[in-house]
Amino acid sequence: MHKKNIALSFIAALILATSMVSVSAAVRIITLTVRGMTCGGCATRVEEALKSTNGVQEVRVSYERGRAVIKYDDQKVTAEKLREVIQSTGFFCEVKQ
Ligand SMILES: [Cu+2]
Repeated sequence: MHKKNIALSFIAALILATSMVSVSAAVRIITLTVRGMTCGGCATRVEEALKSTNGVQEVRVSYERGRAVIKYDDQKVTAEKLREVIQSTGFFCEVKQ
């Protein structure tokens, strides 16, 4: 009886730990280098394309700094996919990690 309780609480702790890991692994923030943007319009174009991508939660694009900061759910979208979305807007992007 006592052993069973220990086993049950161990399983419960394991499930809790596993779900906590998957929650913390789901949301990531990445900074991508974007080359070729010359004005705020370019930045908006990149931003809109990223925002309409499934899994993207927040986007900040700076044409002066030539970069995009993206908060995304890594269970729904990958860094490689984000790079492709930026490339599709006509700018050059590379993933550095
Ligand atoms: Cu522009």
